[in-house]
Amino acid sequence: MKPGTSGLRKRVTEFQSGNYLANFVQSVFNAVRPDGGFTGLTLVLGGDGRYFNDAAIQLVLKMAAANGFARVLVGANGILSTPAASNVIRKNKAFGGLILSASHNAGGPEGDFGIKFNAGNGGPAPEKLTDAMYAESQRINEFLTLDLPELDVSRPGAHRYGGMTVEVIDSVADYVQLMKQLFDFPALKAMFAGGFRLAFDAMHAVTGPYAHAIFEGELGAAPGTVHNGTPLKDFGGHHPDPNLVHAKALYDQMMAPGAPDLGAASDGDGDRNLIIGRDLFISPSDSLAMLAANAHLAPAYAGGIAGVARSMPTSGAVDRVAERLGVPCFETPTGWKFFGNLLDAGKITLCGEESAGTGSNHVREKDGIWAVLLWLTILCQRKQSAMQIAQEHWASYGRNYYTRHDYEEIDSTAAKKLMADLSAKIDAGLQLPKLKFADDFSYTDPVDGSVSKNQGLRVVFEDGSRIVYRLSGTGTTGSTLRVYIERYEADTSQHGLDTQAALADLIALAGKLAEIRERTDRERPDVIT
Ligand code: VG1
Ligand code: CO
Repeated sequence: MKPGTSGLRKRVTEFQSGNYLANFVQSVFNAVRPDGGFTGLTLVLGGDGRYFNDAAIQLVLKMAAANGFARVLVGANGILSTPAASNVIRKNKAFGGLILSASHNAGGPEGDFGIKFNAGNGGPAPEKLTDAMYAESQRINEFLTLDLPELDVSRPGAHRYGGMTVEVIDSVADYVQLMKQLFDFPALKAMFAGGFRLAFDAMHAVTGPYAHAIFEGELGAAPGTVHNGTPLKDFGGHHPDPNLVHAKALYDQMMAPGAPDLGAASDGDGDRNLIIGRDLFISPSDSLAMLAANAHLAPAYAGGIAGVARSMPTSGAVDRVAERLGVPCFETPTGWKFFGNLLDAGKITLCGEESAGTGSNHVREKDGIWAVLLWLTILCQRKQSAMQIAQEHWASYGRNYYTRHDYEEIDSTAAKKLMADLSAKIDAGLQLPKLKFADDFSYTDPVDGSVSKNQGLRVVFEDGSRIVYRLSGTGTTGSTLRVYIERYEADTSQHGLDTQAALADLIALAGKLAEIRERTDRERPDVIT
């Protein structure tokens, strides 16, 4: 029961077997319990509504009561998007929260389930705590629960439940209120009234109700703006992963004649965002840079930003923006848990990852709908298309061509050997023309000094071009190899190239260095972003 990049993720069938879920929940409680126990403390509880969410909510409620919590705030029907849960924790000064989700992984009886603990700052538990949970799970010999009837969590209101209070809260209301504080809703409403068109794909996942309420409700976007807006337990049989493979219908719509002004999508639990302009996919790394450069156009960031952070594999595009703004840029390991300290300490205002995650200090999670609202704000204030904004950005800062190649569900032993052998090769000293350095990324948290090792193999060239390799920590079957490739291009006349073509030499080198084809038996990646 070792939490990965974002909580514990396993097959639904594994969570359903025996006391698996109860054992993990108790291990979490044991790891986070304060000296005085949970007396007087509040826990927030909600999930993305996938298959097994309902049963897990009932189990956690009984265990929270047995473990002595004073109060649980649970989203109606057990639903809270990940950013909404983060907000509820912060707003109510809760002790922490349990978020039930396997995010972008497929759902349904044969799909995946997941669970993670967020601390009182609203952010994912740091490594120190996830390590403690794992340790507890290895020595657990009992869990506490109460023999209580199922609680009806379908309607907002307070209930007594085994000595504890359970408050069922509206899943959407607090989040809408927060967004209204950050953005100029009347200005966005006027833009939609003027004919602006958005296509938002909720992928039958948790953002449906949030997107309906905000885009079509508050902002008056045309009915039908939100696609796939009804959450389904199995996401309609699809992966709720907003990338160019799983959100292909949206991509095709944005590339076709008569496309809307902006296309966007979010994932299973609502923390990711995909941004597609008319005729242009904006890579998440570029999106982060463009949001940072334009954030001051939104009321919440009008006073400027304190700093930015990106995960190591994310492109260096945002670094250039930070440099121009004269603010620091931090490079963290993959996973939102590493941004928490920087946000809490006020060192950064915005942060993001290449995997379609962007967020700010308004919560301690990445936030899909927030990112769409910030993009809408920029389009509204600059009165330009996404394409024009991107082209002007590249002309001003240069363009970081960037791609990620995923080899999914490959044999775990082969994947680990590929990484180990490449690491040994790097240690022995790579002989490559214009190589600047190669290493295994290690991070020292500038706030608490904690060190996280083995966070990805980097091969970096003198001109800043990079190849990064790491194994995914969110998959549940086999191993997924992620290869991240980047090249900086200053010359404006070279900014209109096809990304894969622009990176072809580095892509070939990446394959050769790690012997990907030979070791994985794959002719090509399963997903190219
Ligand atoms: C992936 C992404 C990472 C992200 C994580 C959780 O992790 O690469 O950037 O933070 O998913 O996102 P990995 O270890 O598979 O590369 V989510 O939206 O699935 O909670
Ligand atoms: Co997610």
